[in-house]
Amino acid sequence: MAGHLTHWGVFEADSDGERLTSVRPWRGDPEPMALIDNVASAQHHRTRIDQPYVRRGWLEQGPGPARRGDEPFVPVSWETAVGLLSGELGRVYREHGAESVYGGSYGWASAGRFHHAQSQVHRFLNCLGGYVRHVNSYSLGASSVLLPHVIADMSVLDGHATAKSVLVENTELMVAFGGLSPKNSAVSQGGVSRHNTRTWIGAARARGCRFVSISPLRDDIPAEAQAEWLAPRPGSDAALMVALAQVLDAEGLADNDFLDRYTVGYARFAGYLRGERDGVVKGPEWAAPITGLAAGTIRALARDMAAARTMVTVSWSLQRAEHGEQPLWLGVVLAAMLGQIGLPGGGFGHGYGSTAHVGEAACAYSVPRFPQGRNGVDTFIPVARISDMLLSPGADYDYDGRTLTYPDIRLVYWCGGNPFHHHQDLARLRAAFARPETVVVHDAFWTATARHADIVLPATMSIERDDYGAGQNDRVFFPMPALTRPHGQARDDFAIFAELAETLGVGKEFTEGRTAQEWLRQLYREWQTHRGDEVPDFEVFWDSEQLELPIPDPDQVLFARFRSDPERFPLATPSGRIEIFSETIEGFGYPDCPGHPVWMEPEEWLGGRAAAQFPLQLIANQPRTKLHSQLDIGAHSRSAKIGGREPVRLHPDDAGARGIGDGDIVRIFNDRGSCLAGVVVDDGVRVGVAQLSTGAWYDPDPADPSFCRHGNPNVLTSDRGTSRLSQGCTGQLALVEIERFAGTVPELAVDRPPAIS
Ligand code: PGD
Repeated sequence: MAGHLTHWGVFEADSDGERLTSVRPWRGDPEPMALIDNVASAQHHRTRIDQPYVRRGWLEQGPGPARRGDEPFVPVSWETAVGLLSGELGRVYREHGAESVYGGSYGWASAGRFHHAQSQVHRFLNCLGGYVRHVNSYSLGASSVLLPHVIADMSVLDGHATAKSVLVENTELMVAFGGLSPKNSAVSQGGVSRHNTRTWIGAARARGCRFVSISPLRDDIPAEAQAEWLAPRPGSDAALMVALAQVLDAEGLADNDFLDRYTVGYARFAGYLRGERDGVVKGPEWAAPITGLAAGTIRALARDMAAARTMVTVSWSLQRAEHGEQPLWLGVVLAAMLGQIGLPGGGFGHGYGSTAHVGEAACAYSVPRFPQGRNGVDTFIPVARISDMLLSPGADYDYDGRTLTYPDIRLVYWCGGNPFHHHQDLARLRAAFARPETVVVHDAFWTATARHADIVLPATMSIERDDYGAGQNDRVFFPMPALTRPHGQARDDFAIFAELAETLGVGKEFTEGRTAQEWLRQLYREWQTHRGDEVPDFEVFWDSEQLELPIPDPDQVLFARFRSDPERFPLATPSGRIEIFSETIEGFGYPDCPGHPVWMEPEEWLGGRAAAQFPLQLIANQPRTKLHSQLDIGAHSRSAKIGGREPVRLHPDDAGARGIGDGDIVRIFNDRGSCLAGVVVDDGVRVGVAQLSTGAWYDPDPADPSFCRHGNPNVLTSDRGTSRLSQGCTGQLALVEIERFAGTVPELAVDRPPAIS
């Protein structure tokens, strides 16, 4: 028996050497997750990649642009695969240089620090001269760029957020824009040991904290919160926040001392609230028709916020939409107007409920990592601009005050991610994936991305290799000895890269002469030496269940030092203070992100013209029964499907108006694409909203790749950036229409391997 860490929790398992025979939650976890059931049921599923494969057309005609995703694959030996791939890498680096290789390779991969797929692929490509990389993430595209201009970067907001223990003791009112989702807060990149969402929210509530959840979905906050539910039109949170700010300003409830001492630019923003330029006062009466909330409700909430110790928190999902910078920036501004930033239980939070680690106090040390080396290429893209890059080499675009140029990519190398899950407008992504000369994918499963590759190499799952790991701000460091042998001929990414590197003449640079086990020991020992306190030797750690990490400040309060002395501990913004108006952003001259936050109509929302044709707002949020697209074929994920399709939730009024009932298979469509889904009628969804989570493996109809038979919402979402400032992912919202599916429901193809010739 041994424990095993995943992004969604720790489990203990018995194994017969080949498969897990029983799986139980780790005894230390007070709120274990059913997601752990996906692992054992997926391990030997027929969609596991059992050996290396090459797309037939690539094998026969060689590298070049091609319509990827339809052709059969040819099984090849490891020797052949390594020979073909090292030859192709050598050719591309020689003929086109490192700037023609996209190795951004975004994705969550698996828990485990050493076999972290992105670290592996980046180190390997760095040994060859480098690669075009990505910056930022699909999670936090707008936040990563905006917030350093305005208040602080994500490492501060994420890693040093006021601790949940402090909220439990001090917060009187928690206003959660985007809710405090129990499913999202169960997950954290790198792993979660002790889930605690229901516990801390229940304890805060029992002490008297009032929760207001502002979201189109009632279950975006746990029942323990006994929350008041406000459901403005999706995408209109910025208008609501502007109106809340206007009430604070007009009624003398803003903390002017705080604004004077700790912020810059309030006067410019106040002029906007007061309508000094356009004659429009942006108060509750102005916001009511935009948001669909009553003016009285907005006014009362603003007054309550000023009267209590209030935490304003904005979920990550809110910024994953067109103009996603605005509600985020307004969250900071509202908290600044309340004057409680830096006080226990008050102020601003970003992502309580979006991931497990926000609100966990920082550990004294992060755990060992595999060094990635130096990238010889400077060129990068904001991560969600992948299709634009592949489709438009040489084109210019704006990003954070700079004009950048897309490189001409010949080879795409993906390891540990699934862009045909995570990217928007999948038909467009498919056209983009037809452009490179070669696409290489390592994955454990025949995901849609693997099916769009030329060379597919089978990776091990984390249960099939030795590793160790801990999540960010998670206080438990776990040894993760292999629980079973690898499936089929699967190999660790490290082993694959080690052999490729050897063939390409950079073996010594990549491995430094160490095996994976030797790296684990070496990295641990280096970490042990640098820590300076008592840490067991590697052998003791490896045989133990877990190692608890020290937490220097369990009751951390975000920006407490800044509050105590802003001259001595200034923020890292240009002014050293919170920027309610940013000269820097204003100076960029972007019409879609001006110098202070505003309400701007998105193109696709229920209040706009496009809603006449597509009258439902799709919420393409994170799934409940899996993490992203991982292990979609696992038992827990499959248990929620309807007729094998991903569930879509609709309000009874919207279902009734369309003659749709519970369990019906429907077609969801707009002018970008369509997909099938199975209906769940639920009055916990706002009227006018259809909620279809991401994660169903993309299963394109061969005749029409914009039609997904399985229910991947990214055939419907738009591939536009949040704004010219941050160019983040906008996958959260899109307009759609829904009809009952009239024809014979087609069989799925993605739940079995592709054609093998
Ligand atoms: P995953 O399904 O986690 O999705 O996108 P991401 O690409 O991270 O993909 C990880 C892949 O890595 C899986 O296929 C898994 O099998 C593989 N893998 C796991 N371990 C290993 C390993 O050790 N080696 C190798 N080679 N492979 C491995 C997630 C992304 O989706 C994110 S973070 C967000 S926040 C976005 N959210 C949305 C959204 O809200 N709405 C929409 N419409 N779209 C989104 N997309 C984004």
